[in-house]
Amino acid sequence: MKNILEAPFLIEMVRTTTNMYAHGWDERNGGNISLLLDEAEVKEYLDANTVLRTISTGFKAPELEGKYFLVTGTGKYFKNVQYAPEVNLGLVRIVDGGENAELLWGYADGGKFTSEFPAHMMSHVARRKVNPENRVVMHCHPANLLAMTYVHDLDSRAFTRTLWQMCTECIVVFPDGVNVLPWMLCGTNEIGVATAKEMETARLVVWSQHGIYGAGADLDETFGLIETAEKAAEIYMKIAHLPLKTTITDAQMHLLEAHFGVKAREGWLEP
Ligand code: 2HA
Ligand code: ZN
Repeated sequence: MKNILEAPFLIEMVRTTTNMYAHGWDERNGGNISLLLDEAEVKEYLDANTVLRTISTGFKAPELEGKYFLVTGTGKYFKNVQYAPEVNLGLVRIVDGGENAELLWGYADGGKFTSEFPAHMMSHVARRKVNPENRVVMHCHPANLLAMTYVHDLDSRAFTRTLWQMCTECIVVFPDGVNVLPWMLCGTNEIGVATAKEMETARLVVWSQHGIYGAGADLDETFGLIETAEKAAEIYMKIAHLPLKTTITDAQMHLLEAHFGVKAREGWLEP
Protein backbone atom coordinates (compact mmCIF):
# COMPACT_ATOMS: atom_id res chain seq x y z
CA MET A 1 0.00 0.00 0.00
CA LYS A 2 1.36 3.43 -0.91
CA ASN A 3 1.65 6.27 1.62
CA ILE A 4 -1.50 8.40 1.39
CA LEU A 5 0.41 11.51 2.49
CA GLU A 6 2.23 11.25 -0.86
CA ALA A 7 -0.94 10.83 -2.94
CA PRO A 8 -1.22 13.56 -5.60
CA PHE A 9 -4.81 14.27 -4.54
CA LEU A 10 -3.75 14.79 -0.92
CA ILE A 11 -0.76 16.96 -1.81
CA GLU A 12 -2.96 19.11 -4.06
CA MET A 13 -5.59 19.47 -1.33
CA VAL A 14 -2.95 20.57 1.21
CA ARG A 15 -1.49 23.08 -1.26
CA THR A 16 -4.91 24.47 -2.12
CA THR A 17 -6.09 24.95 1.48
CA THR A 18 -2.74 26.57 2.33
CA ASN A 19 -2.99 28.88 -0.67
CA MET A 20 -6.59 29.84 0.10
CA TYR A 21 -5.61 30.69 3.68
CA ALA A 22 -2.75 32.82 2.35
CA HIS A 23 -5.24 34.71 0.16
CA GLY A 24 -7.22 35.64 3.28
CA TRP A 25 -10.29 33.75 2.11
CA ASP A 26 -10.44 31.31 5.02
CA GLU A 27 -10.12 33.01 8.38
CA ARG A 28 -10.36 30.76 11.44
CA ASN A 29 -12.46 27.73 10.41
CA GLY A 30 -13.96 29.51 7.40
CA GLY A 31 -14.34 27.62 4.16
CA ASN A 32 -14.51 24.00 3.12
CA ILE A 33 -13.61 21.82 0.13
CA SER A 34 -14.77 18.45 -1.15
CA LEU A 35 -12.86 16.59 -3.85
CA LEU A 36 -14.32 13.56 -5.62
CA LEU A 37 -11.69 10.80 -5.96
CA ASP A 38 -11.28 7.85 -8.30
CA GLU A 39 -12.02 4.56 -6.57
CA ALA A 40 -9.01 2.86 -8.19
CA GLU A 41 -6.71 5.65 -7.05
CA VAL A 42 -8.06 5.53 -3.48
CA LYS A 43 -7.41 1.79 -3.34
CA GLU A 44 -3.71 2.35 -4.06
CA TYR A 45 -3.47 4.09 -0.70
CA LEU A 46 -5.89 2.33 1.64
CA ASP A 47 -7.90 -0.80 2.22
CA ALA A 48 -11.41 0.26 1.26
CA ASN A 49 -12.85 -2.58 3.38
CA THR A 50 -11.55 -1.06 6.60
CA VAL A 51 -14.15 1.43 7.78
CA LEU A 52 -12.98 3.49 10.77
CA ARG A 53 -16.39 4.98 11.58
CA THR A 54 -19.75 5.53 9.95
CA ILE A 55 -21.02 9.12 10.14
CA SER A 56 -24.62 10.07 9.38
CA THR A 57 -25.17 12.92 6.92
CA GLY A 58 -28.82 13.92 7.43
CA PHE A 59 -29.68 14.01 3.72
CA LYS A 60 -30.15 11.77 0.70
CA ALA A 61 -27.94 11.73 -2.41
CA PRO A 62 -28.40 8.35 -4.15
CA GLU A 63 -26.47 9.68 -7.19
CA LEU A 64 -23.30 9.64 -5.06
CA GLU A 65 -23.67 6.07 -3.75
CA GLY A 66 -20.24 4.44 -3.40
CA LYS A 67 -18.34 7.61 -4.32
CA TYR A 68 -15.19 8.65 -2.46
CA PHE A 69 -14.53 12.22 -1.31
CA LEU A 70 -11.65 13.97 0.41
CA VAL A 71 -13.31 16.63 2.59
CA THR A 72 -12.12 19.33 5.02
CA GLY A 73 -13.23 18.79 8.62
CA THR A 74 -15.79 20.75 10.60
CA GLY A 75 -14.29 23.41 12.86
CA LYS A 76 -10.87 22.90 11.31
CA TYR A 77 -8.63 25.74 10.16
CA PHE A 78 -7.31 25.82 6.57
CA LYS A 79 -4.07 27.25 7.94
CA ASN A 80 -3.46 24.01 9.87
CA VAL A 81 -4.17 21.47 7.11
CA GLN A 82 -0.54 21.42 5.95
CA TYR A 83 0.71 20.56 9.46
CA ALA A 84 -1.79 17.79 10.24
CA PRO A 85 -3.66 16.58 7.16
CA GLU A 86 -4.94 13.45 8.95
CA VAL A 87 -6.66 15.59 11.61
CA ASN A 88 -8.03 18.33 9.37
CA LEU A 89 -9.11 16.23 6.38
CA GLY A 90 -11.11 13.03 6.00
CA LEU A 91 -11.62 10.52 3.20
CA VAL A 92 -15.17 9.18 3.14
CA ARG A 93 -17.29 6.85 1.02
CA ILE A 94 -20.94 7.76 0.56
CA VAL A 95 -23.30 4.85 1.40
CA ASP A 96 -26.98 4.14 2.21
CA GLY A 97 -28.22 6.45 -0.55
CA GLY A 98 -26.24 9.36 0.86
CA GLU A 99 -27.56 9.07 4.42
CA ASN A 100 -24.22 7.80 5.77
CA ALA A 101 -20.56 8.34 5.05
CA GLU A 102 -17.95 5.71 5.89
CA LEU A 103 -14.71 7.21 7.17
CA LEU A 104 -11.71 5.43 5.64
CA TRP A 105 -8.95 7.85 6.64
CA GLY A 106 -8.54 11.13 8.57
CA TYR A 107 -10.55 13.15 11.12
CA ALA A 108 -8.03 11.55 13.48
CA ASP A 109 -9.16 13.50 16.55
CA GLY A 110 -12.70 12.10 16.29
CA GLY A 111 -13.94 14.91 14.04
CA LYS A 112 -16.18 14.81 11.01
CA PHE A 113 -16.74 16.52 7.67
CA THR A 114 -17.61 20.20 7.24
CA SER A 115 -20.94 21.53 8.49
CA GLU A 116 -21.60 22.47 4.86
CA PHE A 117 -21.53 18.82 3.74
CA PRO A 118 -25.16 18.98 2.47
CA ALA A 119 -24.41 21.98 0.22
CA HIS A 120 -21.28 20.25 -1.05
CA MET A 121 -22.85 16.89 -1.85
CA MET A 122 -26.00 18.38 -3.39
CA SER A 123 -23.82 20.71 -5.49
CA HIS A 124 -21.74 17.76 -6.74
CA VAL A 125 -24.95 16.05 -7.85
CA ALA A 126 -26.17 19.20 -9.63
CA ARG A 127 -22.84 19.99 -11.35
CA ARG A 128 -22.22 16.41 -12.47
CA LYS A 129 -25.54 16.50 -14.35
CA VAL A 130 -24.16 19.46 -16.34
CA ASN A 131 -20.56 18.22 -16.54
CA PRO A 132 -19.76 14.61 -15.56
CA GLU A 133 -16.12 15.68 -15.13
CA ASN A 134 -16.95 17.92 -12.16
CA ARG A 135 -14.96 16.81 -9.09
CA VAL A 136 -14.59 19.83 -6.84
CA VAL A 137 -16.86 21.97 -4.70
CA MET A 138 -15.11 24.80 -2.85
CA HIS A 139 -16.45 27.36 -0.37
CA CYS A 140 -14.67 30.37 1.12
CA HIS A 141 -15.11 33.96 2.34
CA PRO A 142 -13.27 36.36 -0.03
CA ALA A 143 -13.56 39.90 1.34
CA ASN A 144 -14.41 41.84 -1.83
CA LEU A 145 -17.15 39.50 -3.04
CA LEU A 146 -18.64 39.66 0.43
CA ALA A 147 -18.35 43.44 0.55
CA MET A 148 -20.06 43.69 -2.82
CA THR A 149 -23.15 41.90 -1.48
CA TYR A 150 -23.71 44.84 0.90
CA VAL A 151 -23.68 47.55 -1.75
CA HIS A 152 -24.70 45.92 -5.06
CA ASP A 153 -28.07 44.77 -6.35
CA LEU A 154 -28.29 41.02 -5.58
CA ASP A 155 -30.00 40.13 -8.86
CA SER A 156 -27.77 37.43 -10.42
CA ARG A 157 -27.74 38.96 -13.90
CA ALA A 158 -26.95 42.47 -12.63
CA PHE A 159 -24.28 41.14 -10.25
CA THR A 160 -22.66 39.08 -13.01
CA ARG A 161 -22.70 41.94 -15.52
CA THR A 162 -20.89 44.16 -13.05
CA LEU A 163 -18.23 41.49 -12.47
CA TRP A 164 -17.84 40.93 -16.23
CA GLN A 165 -17.32 44.69 -16.65
CA MET A 166 -14.53 44.84 -14.06
CA CYS A 167 -11.86 42.78 -15.88
CA THR A 168 -11.65 41.86 -19.55
CA GLU A 169 -11.07 38.17 -18.88
CA CYS A 170 -14.05 37.63 -16.57
CA ILE A 171 -16.52 36.77 -19.32
CA VAL A 172 -13.99 34.31 -20.74
CA VAL A 173 -13.36 32.62 -17.37
CA PHE A 174 -16.98 32.47 -16.20
CA PRO A 175 -19.31 32.99 -19.20
CA ASP A 176 -21.97 31.08 -17.25
CA GLY A 177 -21.94 33.95 -14.73
CA VAL A 178 -22.46 34.04 -11.00
CA ASN A 179 -25.73 33.17 -9.28
CA VAL A 180 -26.52 35.04 -6.09
CA LEU A 181 -28.47 33.71 -3.11
CA PRO A 182 -29.90 36.07 -0.51
CA TRP A 183 -28.73 35.67 3.09
CA MET A 184 -29.74 32.25 4.39
CA LEU A 185 -28.87 30.20 7.46
CA CYS A 186 -25.68 28.27 6.67
CA GLY A 187 -24.96 24.64 7.53
CA THR A 188 -28.53 23.54 6.72
CA ASN A 189 -30.06 21.23 4.13
CA GLU A 190 -32.16 24.22 2.95
CA ILE A 191 -29.14 26.26 1.89
CA GLY A 192 -27.75 23.05 0.37
CA VAL A 193 -30.85 22.59 -1.79
CA ALA A 194 -30.86 26.28 -2.78
CA THR A 195 -27.14 26.23 -3.66
CA ALA A 196 -27.48 23.05 -5.72
CA LYS A 197 -30.40 24.60 -7.62
CA GLU A 198 -28.24 27.63 -8.51
CA MET A 199 -25.39 25.27 -9.47
CA GLU A 200 -27.57 23.91 -12.29
CA THR A 201 -26.87 27.10 -14.27
CA ALA A 202 -23.52 28.45 -12.97
CA ARG A 203 -20.29 27.21 -11.41
CA LEU A 204 -20.17 30.13 -9.00
CA VAL A 205 -22.82 30.81 -6.37
CA VAL A 206 -22.53 33.78 -4.02
CA TRP A 207 -23.96 33.49 -0.52
CA SER A 208 -24.82 37.09 0.32
CA GLN A 209 -23.04 38.49 3.38
CA HIS A 210 -21.24 35.14 3.75
CA GLY A 211 -19.05 33.96 0.88
CA ILE A 212 -18.94 32.04 -2.37
CA TYR A 213 -19.22 28.49 -3.72
CA GLY A 214 -17.27 27.35 -6.74
CA ALA A 215 -17.40 24.08 -8.66
CA GLY A 216 -15.05 22.66 -11.25
CA ALA A 217 -13.22 19.71 -12.74
CA ASP A 218 -10.17 20.11 -10.51
CA LEU A 219 -8.85 22.19 -7.61
CA ASP A 220 -6.89 24.56 -9.86
CA GLU A 221 -9.83 25.35 -12.10
CA THR A 222 -12.16 25.93 -9.16
CA PHE A 223 -9.63 28.07 -7.30
CA GLY A 224 -9.09 30.08 -10.49
CA LEU A 225 -12.82 30.72 -10.90
CA ILE A 226 -13.13 32.14 -7.39
CA GLU A 227 -9.84 34.03 -7.77
CA THR A 228 -11.08 35.74 -10.95
CA ALA A 229 -14.48 36.66 -9.51
CA GLU A 230 -12.82 37.98 -6.36
CA LYS A 231 -10.39 40.09 -8.41
CA ALA A 232 -13.35 41.61 -10.29
CA ALA A 233 -15.12 42.34 -7.00
CA GLU A 234 -11.96 44.01 -5.74
CA ILE A 235 -11.90 46.34 -8.75
CA TYR A 236 -15.58 47.09 -8.18
CA MET A 237 -14.97 48.00 -4.54
CA LYS A 238 -12.13 50.30 -5.64
CA ILE A 239 -14.26 52.19 -8.19
CA ALA A 240 -17.89 51.92 -7.11
CA HIS A 241 -17.78 55.21 -5.18
CA LEU A 242 -15.96 57.09 -7.97
CA PRO A 243 -17.51 58.75 -11.05
CA LEU A 244 -17.53 56.08 -13.77
CA LYS A 245 -15.99 57.36 -17.03
CA THR A 246 -15.84 54.14 -19.03
CA THR A 247 -16.65 50.45 -18.90
CA ILE A 248 -16.45 47.30 -21.04
CA THR A 249 -19.45 47.52 -23.36
CA ASP A 250 -21.67 44.63 -24.42
CA ALA A 251 -20.33 45.05 -27.97
CA GLN A 252 -16.82 44.49 -26.62
CA MET A 253 -18.06 41.48 -24.63
CA HIS A 254 -19.37 40.01 -27.91
CA LEU A 255 -15.90 40.49 -29.43
CA LEU A 256 -14.45 38.54 -26.48
CA GLU A 257 -17.03 35.79 -26.96
CA ALA A 258 -16.11 35.41 -30.63
CA HIS A 259 -12.35 35.63 -30.10
CA PHE A 260 -12.18 33.17 -27.21
CA GLY A 261 -14.93 30.83 -28.42
CA VAL A 262 -17.14 31.22 -25.36
CA LYS A 263 -20.86 31.92 -25.10
CA ALA A 264 -22.17 34.20 -22.38
CA ARG A 265 -25.18 33.06 -20.39
CA GLU A 266 -28.27 33.36 -22.60
CA GLY A 267 -29.85 36.79 -22.34
CA TRP A 268 -27.24 38.23 -19.97
CA LEU A 269 -25.68 40.45 -22.64
CA GLU A 270 -27.63 42.88 -24.79
CA PRO A 271 -27.66 41.57 -28.42
O1 2HA B 1 -16.83 25.84 7.61
O2 2HA B 1 -17.40 28.47 6.14
O3 2HA B 1 -20.00 28.18 6.02
C1 2HA B 1 -17.09 27.12 8.01
C2 2HA B 1 -17.90 27.80 7.00
C3 2HA B 1 -19.35 27.61 7.10
ZN1 ZN C 1 -18.72 29.82 5.15
